[in-house]
Amino acid sequence: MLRTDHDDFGDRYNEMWGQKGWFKPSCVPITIILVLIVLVVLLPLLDAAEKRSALHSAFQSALCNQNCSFRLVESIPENMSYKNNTINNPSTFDVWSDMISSAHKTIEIASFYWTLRNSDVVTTYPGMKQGEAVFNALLDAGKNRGISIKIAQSQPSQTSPNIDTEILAKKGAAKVRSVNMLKLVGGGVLHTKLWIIDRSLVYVGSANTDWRSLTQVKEMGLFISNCSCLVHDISKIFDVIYTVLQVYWSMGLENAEIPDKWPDSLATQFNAITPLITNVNYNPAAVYVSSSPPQFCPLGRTTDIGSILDVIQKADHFIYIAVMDYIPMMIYSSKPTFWPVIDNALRAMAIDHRVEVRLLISSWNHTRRDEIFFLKSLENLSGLKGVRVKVKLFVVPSDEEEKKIPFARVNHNKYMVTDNIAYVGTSNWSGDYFTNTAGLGVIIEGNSDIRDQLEAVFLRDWNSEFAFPLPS
Ligand SMILES: *[C@@H]1O[C@H](CO)[C@@H](O)[C@H](O)[C@H]1NC(C)=O
Ligand SMILES: *[C@@H]1O[C@H](CO)[C@@H](O)[C@H](O)[C@H]1NC(C)=O
Ligand SMILES: *[C@@H]1O[C@H](CO)[C@@H](O)[C@H](O)[C@H]1NC(C)=O
Ligand SMILES: *[C@@H]1O[C@H](CO)[C@@H](O)[C@H](O)[C@H]1NC(C)=O
Ligand SMILES: *[C@@H]1O[C@H](CO)[C@@H](O)[C@H](O)[C@H]1NC(C)=O
Ligand SMILES: *[C@@H]1O[C@H](CO)[C@@H](O)[C@H](O)[C@H]1NC(C)=O
Ligand SMILES: CC(=O)N[C@H]1CO[C@H](CO)[C@@H](O)[C@@H]1O
Repeated sequence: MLRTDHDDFGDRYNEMWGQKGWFKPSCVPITIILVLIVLVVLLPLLDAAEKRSALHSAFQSALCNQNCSFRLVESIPENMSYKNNTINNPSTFDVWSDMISSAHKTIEIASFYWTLRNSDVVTTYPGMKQGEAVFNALLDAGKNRGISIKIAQSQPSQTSPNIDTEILAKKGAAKVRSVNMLKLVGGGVLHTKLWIIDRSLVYVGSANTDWRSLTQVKEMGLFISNCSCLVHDISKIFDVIYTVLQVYWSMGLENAEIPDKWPDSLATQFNAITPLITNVNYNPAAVYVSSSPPQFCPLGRTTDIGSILDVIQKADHFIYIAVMDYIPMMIYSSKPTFWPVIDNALRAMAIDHRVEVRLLISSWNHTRRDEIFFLKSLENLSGLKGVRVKVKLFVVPSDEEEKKIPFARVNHNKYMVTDNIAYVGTSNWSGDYFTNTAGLGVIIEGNSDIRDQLEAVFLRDWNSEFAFPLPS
């Protein structure tokens, strides 16, 4: 009932998986259980590489054999030119523009806040044109091209009224729903950044629907295409946010609540234990999507904190983390509390398994002082014999004009790369983001070029003239 808007996707899905094919959905649990029994018996006998290829051959035919295309997408702030940059990823602006212009039927966006046009400020700043262009392209798609646009955004506030989406809604270009996380889970925001075109192209990453995210803030995301199984699954995350909440809103329930049980249609079979096995850029890979907060995770969905811990614990040699903020506390709760979930996992990997840990954290005028204490404490472990933990702070340089732009010129990316997994997410690493704030992460395990590329991006930044040691 909730999925009526997406019948045509449902049909495509059924063609692939349903009655017409040999592969009956009802067989899935039994197949998975059998495969798992075989794996549990076999796995201890194999080394890591063989494990992955065993997983691969076990699941490949059973799940989704496709040639998925993944690309890293970056925003590199204007006038920030590396002395040594051999990497040239497509820009967020180009990818969003192409996605909008290639839409035939639907554009669905889950977002935090909207300032694509500079309507909150009177001043003119450098780098505003791109945001305006994306806004105009959306307006045109919704008004003139007959594209159905649905937007889920965090509940607007006085300070960020989301004039962009008000205009899109008023002009009949988009249906907009605001998600009140405070009412639903007692705090937090919708921090998700997810674009889905025709249920076939996906952007997920750190970029907000903000002009700054295109030209003045450093961002990392993923563009996914030719990957209908995964995109179908990611779409469920949008449906959780949009469709189900829409039902509450349309019933006029002021005191909306999270359902005790999400509809079966939103459950997933792809998670940390049974990822989707497919080809990513022609290399076999295990892929899944995790989501937060846990209250937004229907049956089968791995939580964001679950996937982050799993990625950390699977590392054999190194863990490179690039996140804007790393604070092992609940910082937005009424009483700030210690939240050492990720911190403990990193310390254990560094000490017990001698895995090298590097953290590249952002530094700007709004960086919290307490963050540095935690980072120093973590780095101090490298005083132990054989333990390698290193932290650097990344500073986006600004000229005089750029310094005047509020909340810009910062490294906003949120990803992690280990010797065997790439993780691209939307959350800062403090407890709040995993307990009451909505976000998601994409996990790509296996010998994929995406992992290689993400490592190269990390090393470019780590070794760049913009990365500095912690202050002593
Ligand atoms: C994936 O690409 C390879 C190489 O081009 C091709 O042989 C194979 O048939 C493709 N697989 C699918 C499922 O399209
Ligand atoms: C430039 O970057 C490449 C790739 O990251 C690296 O191999 C090379 O050593 C770097 N050169 C200098 C001079 O730092
Ligand atoms: C997606 O697949 C189509 C047809 O199989 C191919 O023409 C296109 O180049 C692929 N796109 C990407 C980004 O790999
Ligand atoms: C750890 O902290 C102590 C006390 O501040 C300091 O003397 C020492 O150099 C630090 N070690 C490392 C590796 O950061
Ligand atoms: C940070 O704040 C200082 C002091 O208020 C100011 O001089 C500087 O220009 C600011 N830097 C940026 C990048 O905004
Ligand atoms: C996390 O990210 C948001 C933007 O996505 C930023 O405004 C905020 O200050 C960050 N830090 C913390 C600790 O929440
Ligand atoms: C000082 C400087 O180099 N400013 C440049 C910053 O980037 C914009 C957009 O690329 C240029 O127009 C400015 O000239």
